[in-house]
Amino acid sequence: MVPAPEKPSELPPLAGGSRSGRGDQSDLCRSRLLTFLHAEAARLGFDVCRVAGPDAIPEAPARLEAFLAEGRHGDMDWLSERRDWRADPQKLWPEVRSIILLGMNYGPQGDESAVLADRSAGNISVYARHRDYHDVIKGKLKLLAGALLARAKALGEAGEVKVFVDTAPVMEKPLAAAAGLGWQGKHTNLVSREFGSWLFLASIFTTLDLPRDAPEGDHCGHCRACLDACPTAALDAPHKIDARLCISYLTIEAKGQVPGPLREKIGNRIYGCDDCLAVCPWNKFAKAAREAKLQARADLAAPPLAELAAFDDTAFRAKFAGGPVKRIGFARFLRNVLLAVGNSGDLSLAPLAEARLAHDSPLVRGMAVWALARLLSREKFITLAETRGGRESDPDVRAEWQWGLSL
Ligand code: B12
Ligand code: SF4
Repeated sequence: MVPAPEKPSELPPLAGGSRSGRGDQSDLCRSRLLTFLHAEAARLGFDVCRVAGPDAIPEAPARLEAFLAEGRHGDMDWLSERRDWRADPQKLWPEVRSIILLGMNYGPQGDESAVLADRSAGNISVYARHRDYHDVIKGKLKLLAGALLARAKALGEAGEVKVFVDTAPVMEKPLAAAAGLGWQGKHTNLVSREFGSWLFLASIFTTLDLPRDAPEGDHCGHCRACLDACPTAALDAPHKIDARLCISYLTIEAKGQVPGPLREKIGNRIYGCDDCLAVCPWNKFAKAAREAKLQARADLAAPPLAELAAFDDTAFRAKFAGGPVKRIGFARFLRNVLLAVGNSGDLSLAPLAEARLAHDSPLVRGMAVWALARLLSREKFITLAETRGGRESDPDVRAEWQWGLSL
């Protein structure tokens, strides 16, 4: 069940008369519903709201299939499970007649990339410097869907809704492009003329029949700024990403160890990556987020690695309560922080890495060894390997010690 809207609609009352039977009345009803939808979406804080049909992405099944066949999804098995639902909204919900696509601007206020140059601080991607967008958007989606149904009922129409914000097998980007919120840039994300690369996407599936919007054309032209900016060459061709190389995947989704050759390229990015988004020339039209819950927290703009590397599980949970970072759990968080420590060149951080040689998780111990191999002098590392390395039983962590000794 969806909650009632926060306050009654401010739209003009309807003219009387029967709503059934006549095509022109039905069209009037649809256009009134759409006007209501736009006003209510704006009132709730959505920045863009448009409609696509459920048959709007006929090319998606083959493209998703190609992506999966090449193993580009890494160990995100959930992307391949229910792939038929994901690529075709009508398979996900056969009764769906309209898909409402919504965008919420999360544009940063300042230079989001400045912290990348400060190797003693961790870089948290823009989308994770505030409250978790799933939580912020989900409540508003439910309110909007509830208000839409109530308005439809007042117009004599019955309908059902399902709301999604990255919570179901739905391909939000191609659907949003089909509805005209923007187009899929060469980095694969949706780019908007009005908001650049900084839009969260969400959808409402409904059995109501709403007027559809036209798709937006592609405005990338010959630009390849995003392809060239990617530190790990994860964008190997326009519109093609290999998630296994993407820093966002490696720091957020990957449960295992970060492959050795990619570690240096990750720099101080401890959660996600924005490089391909940040360089997009369309960001010159971007605006700072207006939603208060999406304003960046000052303490997450450039958190010192010395602070993060010293956290225990409780401090980690307290610091990131209500935000996306908490989702990766403490062990993967420490893995990421130690990777950044290894790239910092800051010898004062070595004792913090050394303290993690006794951590329960091999992910953490392995990255601590790697960080120490990069920070300590060869002599000091050899001494440490003799005293601590010999006690290691995990084969992957032992391999990290061996690598360090081979330098
Ligand atoms: C899986 C996933 C990831 C994975 C894989 C990324 C990917 N591009 O698929 C990882 C973990 C790497 C990731 C990273 C990020 N993600 Co993500 N992610 C998703 C998720 C859950 C599914 C995406 C998906 O379906 N991928 C499968 C591939 C096959 O689909 P696709 O990317 O649309 O690929 C299309 C193109 O390749 C295209 N294509 C192929 N050939 C051609 C040719 C032409 C001419 C054209 C036009 C298109 C085209 O067809 C494919 C199918 O449409 C969505 C939420 C959702 N449910 O949709 C969020 C989502 C895409 N992520 C989002 C964000 C914000 C990010 C990050 C910026 C986070 C960060 N700062 O670290 C990065 C950006 C990295 C990047 N360049 O994509 C937002 C993007 C918002 C937007 N404006 O587009 C989404 C929509 C979440 C949300 N609800 O807001 N993500
Ligand atoms: S998010 Fe970073 S690593 Fe991933 S494709 Fe974009 S620039 Fe490359």
